[in-house]
Amino acid sequence: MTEEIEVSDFVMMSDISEQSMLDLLKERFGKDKIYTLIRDVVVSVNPYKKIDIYSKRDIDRYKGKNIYELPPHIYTVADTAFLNLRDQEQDQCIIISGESGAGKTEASKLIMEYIAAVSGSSLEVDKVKSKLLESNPVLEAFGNAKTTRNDNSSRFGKYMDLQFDFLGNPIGGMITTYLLEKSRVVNPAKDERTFHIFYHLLGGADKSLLDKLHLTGNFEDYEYLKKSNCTTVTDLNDKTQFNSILKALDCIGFKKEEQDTLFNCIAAILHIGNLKYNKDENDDDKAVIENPELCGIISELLNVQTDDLISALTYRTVIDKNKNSDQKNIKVPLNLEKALSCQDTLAKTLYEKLFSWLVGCINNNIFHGKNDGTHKYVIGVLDIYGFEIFKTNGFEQFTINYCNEKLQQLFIELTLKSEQEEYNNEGIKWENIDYFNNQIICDLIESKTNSVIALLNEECIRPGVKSDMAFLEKLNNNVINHPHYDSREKTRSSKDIDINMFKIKHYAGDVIYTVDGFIEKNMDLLYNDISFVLNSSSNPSLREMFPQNIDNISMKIPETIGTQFKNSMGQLIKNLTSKNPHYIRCIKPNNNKQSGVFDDELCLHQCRYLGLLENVRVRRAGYCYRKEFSKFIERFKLLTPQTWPNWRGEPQEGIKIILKAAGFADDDYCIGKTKVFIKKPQMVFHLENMRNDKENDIATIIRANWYAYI
Ligand code: AD9
Ligand code: MG
Repeated sequence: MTEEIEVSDFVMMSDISEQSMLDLLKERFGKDKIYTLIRDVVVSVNPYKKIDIYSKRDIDRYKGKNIYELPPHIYTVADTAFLNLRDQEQDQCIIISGESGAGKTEASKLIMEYIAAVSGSSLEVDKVKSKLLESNPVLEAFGNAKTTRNDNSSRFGKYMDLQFDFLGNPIGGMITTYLLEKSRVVNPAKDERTFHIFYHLLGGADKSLLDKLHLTGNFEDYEYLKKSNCTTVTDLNDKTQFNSILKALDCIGFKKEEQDTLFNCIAAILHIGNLKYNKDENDDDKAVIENPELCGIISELLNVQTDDLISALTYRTVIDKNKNSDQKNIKVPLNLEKALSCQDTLAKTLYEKLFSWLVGCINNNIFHGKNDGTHKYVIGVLDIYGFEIFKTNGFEQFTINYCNEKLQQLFIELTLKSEQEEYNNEGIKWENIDYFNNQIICDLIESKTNSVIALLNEECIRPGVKSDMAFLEKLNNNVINHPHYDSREKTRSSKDIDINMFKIKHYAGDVIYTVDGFIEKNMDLLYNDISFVLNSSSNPSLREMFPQNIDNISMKIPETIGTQFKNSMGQLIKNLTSKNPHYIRCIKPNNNKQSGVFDDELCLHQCRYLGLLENVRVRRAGYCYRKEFSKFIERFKLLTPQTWPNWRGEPQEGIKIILKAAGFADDDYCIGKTKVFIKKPQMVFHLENMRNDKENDIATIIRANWYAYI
């Protein structure tokens, strides 16, 4: 065994190169050491097997230890965030990134479990913890699905604030979700499944519940499930999962009627998928439902009038204000194509609204308001869908990859750019380290003008017939020269880019997007008639999901999905920037979900695009600790009699006296214009330990004096 292999922090490697980084990662992976550090950033490689490092014993071992005392672990991140929150009284966030299947969701669960285990305990607090933990299986059942890249792939983005009181006890939480991939409900790709809950319900519900929902319990009986040619997932037992979901819903506090609403809607969607349409015998432009008896079942489940439902699925109400000024509503029949699209729109929208409503219910049960003054700090955990490239990539992949692009930008901003800028601003000798800044790709996607989203919106709000190809033409007219954009128009020879496609060279790899469906998905139109009928439901929860607001009836153009997503990304980044960040960078070792297989090329590619080597270089040359002069002196002035109880000289002088007394050599630290910087984390721990000892001594002296006095 070489000396190098013992290294568990990339910063400590003697040779800093891509190859040595990869070698170290591989060696450690081979020994089931899946976590490696870049100072406080944890790099995690998915083992695709159970490793015995997450027991109660392990949790106890990591509790309250500083990051270098024990082998790297995801618990060190969780522990550091928790201790920072409690001791430094500052909001924290943990940002987990990596491509699809790299282990982000598993990491987020481990973090929550760890924090639940090490934080305070009482009857009330334990109840809160259970609710927070049980929200995971429920959200996964409704928001995750099997894809070809990951059997339990998150199809929504999730940010969760864990709320704590002054003592560091969890008192609640708040979940924000981002753009659910709802097209999956009606159109799961080949060899993939739609959302888990459909299979859990069919495979797990008892006979009486299935009967009540008019379901057979057989996956193959449902069009939406059988079209992808995949209904089961190895190692996932739908029956067991369903029982866990029921328990979790009870634990979180879902009422019986609320649980009924969830399953009624899921069943209704399955039935909607089974509706059959044909052209009217007498009118080719009119669609009729061939099996209207199913509409009876659907309307029973959704508590709406059957006639209203049939009408909403086959007609469209338009306002006729042609001749005189008095408006009249007239019903126009839908042709077959429009009726089929209306059917899918109903299923997708119902699922999307149900998901948002579910998240709202969870939040109602876990959120702890600030009003009573006990809510103090939060730890935010971000687990978002990872970067993905499929055979065919559509609007969904575009938004997912855009989101990852933004997170990479945040990582660069916080760990590479601002770090180096600070050294330069503080006048510290520093040789700049180059890195790829993906700002240019973010601009291509989201700039106010001449970006993919702006041009897509332009096409969507243009009067007249809109088309995906016209959108592509706009791209070619406006961004063709962008270095990260490619299309058939640009490179006529590129055989892999068809005429209805464009390519974005993302930070994590090139993705070819097919424009089909971009316009429709960006506009996300719901036929007003459908919204009206669901709003007429006698089930108050459904009415809540489909409120009748002015926008529904007015001609006002609603915000596009692209714009909404861009705005929510902006808010997310703002939120994360306001907190003290911690990073987990997840790596996927192979594309076959196999344990023990480390694909060198694949891992190297991820190390590269994650910017890990640059991160190592900056951290190695940089300083792990920094504090403003006055804050530093205030904290450590008790270490020397010259600075205690007050230092009245130049702050730089006071700092030198303190650090000398603590045994620092001249090159262990650096004094900038406003801050002092310390190089090695070990020296910071040493300083903090000395301070602790001194504080204890002082407390002992004060106590002794007090006793002497009385
Ligand atoms: V996606 O972007 O949501 O498609 P994730 O979230 O990055 O993706 P996930 O956490 O779901 O990936 O991990 C994929 C699978 O890898 C899990 O279902 C586990 O089977 C496996 N995995 C991940 N991390 C671990 C681990 N620490 N130990 C054991 C793991 N198995
Ligand atoms: Mg996930």
